[in-house]
This record gives sequence, structure tokens and C-alpha cells, in this order.
Amino acid sequence: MSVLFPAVAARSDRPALRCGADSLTYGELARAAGALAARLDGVERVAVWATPTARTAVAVVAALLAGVPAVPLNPRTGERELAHILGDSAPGAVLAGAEDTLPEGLAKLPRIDVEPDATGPAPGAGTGGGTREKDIDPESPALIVYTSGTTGPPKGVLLSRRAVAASLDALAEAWAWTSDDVLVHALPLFHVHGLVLGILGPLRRGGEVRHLGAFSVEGVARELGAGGGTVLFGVPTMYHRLADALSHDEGLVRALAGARLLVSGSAALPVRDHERIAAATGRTVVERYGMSETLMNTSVRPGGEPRPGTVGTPLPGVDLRLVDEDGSVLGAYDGETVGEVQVRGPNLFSGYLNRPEATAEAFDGDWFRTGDMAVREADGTVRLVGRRATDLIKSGGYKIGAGEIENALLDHPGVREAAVTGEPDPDLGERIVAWVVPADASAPPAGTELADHVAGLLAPHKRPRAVRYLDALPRNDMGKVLKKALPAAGRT
Ligand code: MCA
Ligand code: AMP
Repeated sequence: MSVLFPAVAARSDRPALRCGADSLTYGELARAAGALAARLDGVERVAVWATPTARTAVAVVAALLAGVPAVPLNPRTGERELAHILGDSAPGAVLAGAEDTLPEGLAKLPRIDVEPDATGPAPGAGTGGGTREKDIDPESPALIVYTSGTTGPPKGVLLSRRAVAASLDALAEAWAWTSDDVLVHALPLFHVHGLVLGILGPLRRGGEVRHLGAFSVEGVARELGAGGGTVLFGVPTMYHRLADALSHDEGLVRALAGARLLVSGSAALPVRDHERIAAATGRTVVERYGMSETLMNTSVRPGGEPRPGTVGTPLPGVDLRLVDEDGSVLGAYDGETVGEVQVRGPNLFSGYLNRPEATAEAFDGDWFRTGDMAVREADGTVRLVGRRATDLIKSGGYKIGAGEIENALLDHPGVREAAVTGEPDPDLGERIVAWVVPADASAPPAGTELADHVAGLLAPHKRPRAVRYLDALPRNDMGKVLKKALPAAGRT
């Protein structure tokens, strides 16, 4: 396979990335990542403390140059989730910035400091251990990204070099994404959206990425348009906040109007936000649809007819079909017939780490079952209409399993029973609601206490945003919780 990052191999003087005060040209990135890659000799798998900084980009590029699979870690991960990820992925070392304070859970691992201004051998000329990047098996894992399911702890998604390259190249074709583009974003760097699309994407194209460190309307307004940014990536919550600001922020209007491409993904962007942005700026937001397991499947094509509420047509190389509950393939292109989306193509993952049964269940032959329900329009445009599992919540673009939060809540001494649901939220898309039967009805644990408890065990984005107390959970004759009956039953 050819190298993943031709511009890194060429060590050009063009800007590669900027994050806060740190900026690196391709030559500087090649030297820093090359030096780090040389230190990964003998490491089988490496964890990356994925702060929203240039160091994360250097660390991941180094791992890819060395052919060592990288496991990006959310730096805010709580103790239980971190212990699970480390136990499951068994990294041989952790890459982190020298100034990062790592939690107890990581203390046992050898630590390798990431130095963005280090210098090392030219990538491609052998990386310390003598591995030439072009000799690395394209099927070998590049990244292991953890993603939530309905129950149980998150699963490690094995993403090969082949899948990463195929998906990024398909997007480049669909979006005319080139080395002239300057991508602006503020996405977290431990998921596919921010890391694969948002960092590896521009680096594969030889273009520039500017990461804002944290999302802010001001940051977007500053970097896009007159600031030189040409493309914006974001989750719907970010576009919602931009849409809110457009009515009183002329600078933001100019910045969005001047961008070449505005892309939203990870969850559905409500039509109202599409319309508000289009009305204020004259620009339409392009939606694309993907998953950790599949990378990108479909996209609306820029320049074509705007299709708010849809995720466009399959990307080059991706086959997509709709399947009925009984397993029969649906041929309808009528905008009405609903089926589960199944996909196949070079963009697909290689399986879940250590989970052969879960991997087998996820596939029907070589078709991956996404769990997303959709209809197709006459022209092949896909419109997502829901998910098969109601126990998967998308909040702020993060996928969160109800089961893992319920388990965490049940570990609190003040909780006797717990159920978790997602409720519509104008900002987050869905917000996590915890339905709790307190151990002592006269002294229920405070909502903030339960939120802190979940944030500490799992991650802050998994914390309940509302807690409702009940005397008992509604259950059927079999004792199964009736989640649909919960809204009528609760009190705050
Ligand atoms: C709040 N915080 C807490 C607590 N409460 N920390 C500890 N304990 C607590 N109880 C902290 C947070 O850490 C954070 O700190 C701050 O308070 C606010 O956090 P939060 O409430 O989560 O912020 P938010 O306003 O809800 O964030 C909105 C957001 C975020 C910025 C849009 O949801 C986001 O970044 N979403 C991106 C999700 C994403 O990338 N998904 C991709 C996966 P501080 O302020 O210091 O940070 S999907 C995917 O990859 C597929 C392939 C696809 O299709 O894209
Ligand atoms: P994750 O597992 O976190 O990678 O999330 C993948 C899921 O996000 C998909 O299965 C979809 O349900 C959802 N998703 C991604 N992009 C979109 C989009 N543009 N519109 C609606 N849902 C989306």
C-alpha cells in the first residue's frame, strides 16, 4: 500500500496543522512524528491521551508511520470506562504531552512524551525499527476506537489502514477536497469524526487543519472565511449554536458565507437549523452519514440540490441496501418504505477487538448491519428515520448506551432502581434522562450528585442532564421495564 500521508513523506514547508499556539508545517510534522515513531519500536499497541492539541495529531501520525495501532483515549474518561478500555486493548505504552497529568489507571503503563518540536528520521526511510510505511499490511489495524452499544461497556472498533484511506479518498472525491482546503473544527480527537475525518483527512490531502481546542462561536467566526478557513466540520449541536448566533453576529454571517464547504454529521441536523443557516448566509450545510464501524457511508453532494433532512447518496465504493425485519432486501425507492441500512465496501472496519460473537452478529455475510432505519428517495437519496435500538442515545453527537449509564447509576448507594432514556433536546439533539427509584424515598440523591457519579465512572458527556424520581419503574408481567411508559410516570 502507498503511504497514508504523501505530504508528510514529502516534508514540504506547507502548513499542516495549527492548534492554539502550536503550528506545524508538513516538514516539522514529519520530523516530530518520525522521531516519535522511532521510539515505538517493539510496542504492539499504543494508547494516545487524545487532548484537543497538536500533540494528539503528532502521536497518531507517529503510530501510523510506525505501523503501531493507536487507541485514542478521551482524557475525561472516568475510572471504570478507562479501566475497561485499558484492560481490553492492552496497550504497551501511552503517548501524552509532557505537561499532561495522567490518571492512576494509566500509571502502570510506560509513558512516552510527545514533543511536537522533536526531530527525527524522514518517514518512509524507515522508522527506527526499520519498518517502512509502505511495507505495512493495509489490512493491519491503524486505530482502535471505542464505541458504545445498547448494553455493556464500549467495544473497540478495529479500523484498518485500508478503511481509513478508502473512506478519506471517497470523501475527497465527493467533496472535491484538496490540499488547498483549510479545515476548521473543534471536535474531540478520540472519535472518528474529529480524529479520522478532522485530522487524518486534511493531512492525507496535504491541506491544513486548524483545531479550535474547544468549540466556540467566536473561534469559528475567527478562523473561517477571512481567517483563511475554507471548510467547517461539526456536529449538529455546534451548528445549532452557530444558527442561534447568526441573528446578531455579522462577523459570523460573513465567515460562514465565505466558506467553501460546511459539513455536519454524527447525528441529524434539524431542518430548522439547516434553514436558519441557509437564510442568513446563503450557504447550505452538507450532511454526511457514517459510523465508527463503517467510517463514511453517504453524503449530500456540495453544489447539487440542497437536501435538508437527508444524508445524500452512497459515497464512491460504498454499497448500501435497505433490509426488512424478516431479512428480505427492499427494492423500493419510494421515500416511504422503511428498512435497516446495511452497507459494504472498503470503508468497513475489521471487527470488534476481542468480541468475535459481537462481530459475527453485526454482519449479514459481508453486509454490515448499521441499526439505522431509513427510506430511499427515487434518486437514491437516503433519509434516516430512526434507529432499531431505542436504548442508543445520541447526545451532542456522542453515541451513548442506556445500559452502561443504568449500571453506573445502580452502583450509587442512594439508587435502588434506574432506567435511562433519551429525550428531544434543542441543543444536544437528545438529552440523557435518568429515572430513579431512590433507596430511601425520603432522602433521594440529588441530581447533580448522580450526574457527577456517572461522569466520574464513565465520562462527562454520559452524565444525565435530568433526573426524575419514581416510586417504582413501570414493568410488564415479565418484569421488563416499560420505557415507553416512563414519561407519564415521572416527577422531577
Ligand atoms: C460538566 N462537565 C463535567 C461535569 N459536568 N465534568 C465532570 N463532571 C461533571 N458532572 C464539564 C465537561 O467535561 C466540559 O468541560 C464542560 O463541563 C461541558 O461539557 P458538556 O456538558 O459535555 O458540553 P456540552 O455543552 O454538552 O458539549 C457540546 C459539544 C460536545 C461541544 C457539542 O457534545 C461535543 O464535542 N460533541 C462532539 C461529539 C463527537 O465528536 N461525536 C463523534 C462520534 P470543558 O468545558 O472544560 O470541556 S460519532 C462518529 O464519530 C461517527 C463516525 C460520525 O458519524 O461522525
Ligand atoms: P458512532 O457509533 O458514534 O460512530 O455513531 C454512528 C451513528 O451516528 C450512526 O449509526 C447514526 O445513527 C448517527 N449518524 C451519523 N451521522 C448522521 C447524520 N448525518 N444524520 C443522522 N444520524 C447520523
